[in-house]
Amino acid sequence: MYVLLGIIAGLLGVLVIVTWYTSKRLVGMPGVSQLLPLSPFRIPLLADKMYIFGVPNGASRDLLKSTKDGIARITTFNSNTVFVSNLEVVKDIMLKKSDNFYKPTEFYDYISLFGDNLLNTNDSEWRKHRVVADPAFAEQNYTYLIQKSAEATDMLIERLQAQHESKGRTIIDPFDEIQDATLDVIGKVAFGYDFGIFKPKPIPKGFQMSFLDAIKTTLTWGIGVNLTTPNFLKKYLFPKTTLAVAETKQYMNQLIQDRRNDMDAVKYDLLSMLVDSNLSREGGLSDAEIMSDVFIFLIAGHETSSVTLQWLLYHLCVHPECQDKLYEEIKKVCAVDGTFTMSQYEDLHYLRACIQETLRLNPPVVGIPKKCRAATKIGPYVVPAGTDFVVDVDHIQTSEQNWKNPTTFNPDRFDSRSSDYVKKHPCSLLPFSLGQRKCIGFRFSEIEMAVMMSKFVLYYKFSLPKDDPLMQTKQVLKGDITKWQQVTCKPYYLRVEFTKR
Ligand code: HEM
Ligand SMILES: *[C@@H]1O[C@H](CO)[C@@H](O)[C@H](O)[C@H]1NC(C)=O
Ligand SMILES: *[C@@H]1O[C@H](CO)[C@@H](O)[C@H](O)[C@H]1NC(C)=O
Ligand SMILES: *[C@@H]1O[C@H](CO)[C@@H](O)[C@H](O)[C@H]1NC(C)=O
Ligand SMILES: CC(=O)N[C@H]1CO[C@H](CO)[C@@H](O)[C@@H]1O
Repeated sequence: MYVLLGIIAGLLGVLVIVTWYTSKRLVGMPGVSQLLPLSPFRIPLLADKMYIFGVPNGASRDLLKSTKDGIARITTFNSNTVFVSNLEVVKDIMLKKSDNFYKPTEFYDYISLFGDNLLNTNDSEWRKHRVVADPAFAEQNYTYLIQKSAEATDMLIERLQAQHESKGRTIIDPFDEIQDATLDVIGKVAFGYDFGIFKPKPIPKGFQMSFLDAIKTTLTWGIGVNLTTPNFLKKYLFPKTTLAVAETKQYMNQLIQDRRNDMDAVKYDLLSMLVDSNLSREGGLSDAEIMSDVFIFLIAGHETSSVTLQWLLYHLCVHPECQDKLYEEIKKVCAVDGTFTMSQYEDLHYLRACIQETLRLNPPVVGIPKKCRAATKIGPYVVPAGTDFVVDVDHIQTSEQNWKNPTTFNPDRFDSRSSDYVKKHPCSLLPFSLGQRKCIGFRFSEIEMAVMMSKFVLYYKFSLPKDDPLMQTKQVLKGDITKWQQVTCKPYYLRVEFTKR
């Protein structure tokens, strides 16, 4: 018994000493320490500040608030993570001294089930992917994107109408519903593929699941299973997930082969760019790399937009006056069915402002990891090579120092015609990151979200259902809803009632 206690005390002693020693590598930098590097949940002292899924609890925000210059460290046993919200320092990391910083790609390896891709590589590997994918977004046929986004929204509205007829009301969990629409759009626009989301398709020969079912199961369960279960056990413990992952791979393979055999089918979409690079150029992508890119674009290209739209719906429920203003603008600018052309898009000042304001208050990606290659001066400190950084997007965008009334939803601050409009520091809004590694799909998603929202607002009024006790608590009605950190940061529980205008 005493021996055991002695061993535990000894271990704790070692933890404390190593942690203390580690913290001294960042000379003079304010911060806190915890003894364990990685914990799934909060454990006082051992994993008090930083733990998986811990972002919305605001440990880094509180820490940064308590320091003057927006730089603070959290030391975890043998490594330091520097949280940054100081705009000049952010500029150094993302833009001015960006050569000294790279993306710690292991951070994204866990969602990269099928190998290296645009999101989880760096340096020359990354460039190879980016050079191939860039033209698909530069030459993006926005007319086509608008058309497909509008079609998806129409089909969703049709589904909601059917629901209305059977239940008399339309109360939705926007997480599921909107995700269907954004997945439909990314499938059709980036890959020329129809998942059959709104009009189910038969399962093709040689498959047991639909592509949609396979990809959804892979996204919800495949990543977790792959993280926790040794390869040889997966098939026994999680047969459905294992099948889903295998069939997702098979479907993606087929998608690539079909396109390879018929390159004239769709000229400018992402899939053509990827496949074409293999057919026509030195240094193109291999089949395995194309497949991994297809998967990562499917993930990165739909959940983020759908989460942003969820947040926007929520804010509009809390602020009916913004809803009315939006309705007036859309009625004035758009066609009677709520669609618009690219030039009308520019005239939708308030709609675009609402989207920016949502991305400010509720960035789906709350922090951007970076690592420094060489000792670098950052603010008043010199940090050694290998130090981890987190650019704290969430705090930067909701900090008193950067924004007036930061927690208020006020789209006017982005509307250049409004008196509340303010000119901003280029680093004070970075939901899509900045610099070389900025999101490749930022324009894609901004336009897609605008189309979907314009149609919703034209047809419906949104409110928080009166008979849902979770939606009628004081803080939810005031705009303060519980956040839930998974791959992205979303509302923990949200129901929205759609009432026809
Ligand atoms: C509201 C919507 C979106 C948000 C908030 C968002 C956010 C981000 C952020 C913060 C990054 C940088 C991650 C990092 O460096 O650690 C990123 C990268 C990326 N995003 Fe998005 N994204 C959105 C929509 C999209 C869409 C629609 C697509 C595809 C069509 C997409 C594809 C990608 C890809 C491929 C990367 C990696 C780019 C690279 O490293 O070169 N994203 N996104
Ligand atoms: C990313 O770049 C760094 C520095 O060049 C390198 O040490 C690291 O291995 C790279 N990671 C990957 C996954 O390529
Ligand atoms: C863009 O898409 C529209 C709608 O499908 C099509 O009519 C047009 O030809 C496309 N333009 C280009 C340049 O691909
Ligand atoms: C095309 O893909 C094949 C199979 O993965 C690969 O061996 C080949 O090197 C690729 N070609 C180019 C130009 O990347
Ligand atoms: C689809 C799949 O199984 N992906 C990966 C899961 O994780 C292991 C490593 O633990 C990889 O080897 C697999 O490729």
